[in-house]
This record gives sequence, C-alpha cells and structure tokens, in this order.
Amino acid sequence: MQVLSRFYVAAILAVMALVGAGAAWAGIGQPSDWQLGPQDAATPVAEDILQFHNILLGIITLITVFVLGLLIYVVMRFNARANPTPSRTTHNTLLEVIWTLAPVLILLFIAVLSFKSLFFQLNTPKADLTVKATGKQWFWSYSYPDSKFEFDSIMLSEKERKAKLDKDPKADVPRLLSVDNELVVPVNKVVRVQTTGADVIHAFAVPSFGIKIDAIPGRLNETWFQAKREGVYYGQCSELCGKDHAFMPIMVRVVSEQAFAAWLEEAKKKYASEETPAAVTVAAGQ
Ligand SMILES: [Cu+2]
Repeated sequence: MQVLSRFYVAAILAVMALVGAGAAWAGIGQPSDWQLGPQDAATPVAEDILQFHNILLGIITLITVFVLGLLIYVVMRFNARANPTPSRTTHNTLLEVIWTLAPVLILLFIAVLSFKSLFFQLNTPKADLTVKATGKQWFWSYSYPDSKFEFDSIMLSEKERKAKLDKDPKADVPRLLSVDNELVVPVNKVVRVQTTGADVIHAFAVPSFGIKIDAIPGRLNETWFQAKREGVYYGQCSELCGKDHAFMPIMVRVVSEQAFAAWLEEAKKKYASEETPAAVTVAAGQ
C-alpha cells in the first residue's frame, strides 16, 4: 500500500512539474519542444484568449474532480456488500433543480466571458497601419495599401535554408516556417489585417497574436493585432487549401518604429522594381 501511495505522490508531483514548466516551455512566436498549452501571447487579444483558456481549464478540472468524487462515493457506498438492501427512492425535486440549474449557470458564465473575448477580437480599434494578406495556392502575398506595394512571401526550401545556415549557423530559420520575404510591422502599433483569397479559401493564423481568420475569394475579412514585443512570429495557413497547404507559412517580423520606417522606404523601392505582371513572365517562357 505504501509503495502504491508513494507512486501516486511521485506521479502527481511529475504532472505538477510538467504543468508548471509548461509556461516556460511554450515558445513565443513558434512552437517549442515538449510544449504544453498554447504559444505565449504577444498581443492583448492573445493574452485575453490565454486567460480564457486558463479559466476554462480550471472549470473543467473542478467538474471532472467533482464527478470523479461522486462516482467513487457511489461505488464505495452503494455496492452490494456495503448496501445489501437498496432504497427504492426515485425523484428528489431539490436535487433535480440543482443539477439542472448548476450547468446552465456555468454555461452562462462561460458564454458571457466568450462573448466579451469575441467582441474584443472583432472590434478593430483605430488602426495605425493596414496590411492585406492574400492567400494563393500556395503562398501569401502581402500588400501595404497606404504605401502602394505588394510582394510574395514564399517558404524557404530545404536547400535555401541550408544555405542560410551555412552562412550563419545561428540564423533562426525554422523548417517549414521560414520564408523569403516576411511581413514586417512596427511594435506597439495597431495593425489591421485584411485577408482575401485569390483562388480557394485559405486562413491567416498566427498563434502568438491570437488571430485566425479565413481568406475567402471575393470577400475581404478583417482582424487586428498589436504586437507588444519585437521579434519574429510564425503562423500557418489554417484552412485545407490544396496539396501544398502545409507549405505556405506566415512569418511576421515585429520591429521598432524607426526600423520599420527604414524598411518601408527600402521595400517601396525594392518591390516597385519587381513589378512584373505574371502574364509577361509566362509569355517570356520563364
Ligand atoms: Cu492555404
């Protein structure tokens, strides 16, 4: 018996250590090895979602423990040996009212919290910058409507990744997430993201920003984020869109306001000169 209880204590301690370390393991901007739970939050919306997630986790843990306790009690108290002559009682009005009302109240509480979160996510505050993400088979195009340029963002192949790593062994080029031209935005600014699809339905999702929104042909969807920390944040297309659905990652670099202004000037020149209509490229046999 003692060996068994020691085993249980060890198991409970191990689970607690895992849960406690989960926060430390959760990657910011990208998944990390042995991660438990969602990626760390980098925006107010993501923080809100994480908080909601933690509250729900508390509620379902309490309910599960309560139901398990009831089951154990019934098994111990009312088995044939402990209770040889069972009572024939049916119906208990008070009990029935309680077990109907309690779940309703719990669900109402969850509904109110989730509506609050939903409004927060869908109500874009006054935006400092607008970017438009167009999902294509199978890459993203980003445009900055205020600055009138657009560019394609294509996943790095294994060869391109290796070349980058050869040049700089410390380069942060996660497999299947790194791209050639990433979306660049300033830190602490409200960025409005408009999404649409050029061919089929895609979805623009960045876990650390708490955003996931469909990119639908013929429609303009909108979401927003306000990154609180500089850094690189990754996401993926989250709507099954064809054979290379898994290979159209999203990479967002959040930089200081000065760095963004400098990048914007450069990008205007760089992407203006690359404006070759696709038809011309095809016609030239390239
Ligand atoms: Cu897609």
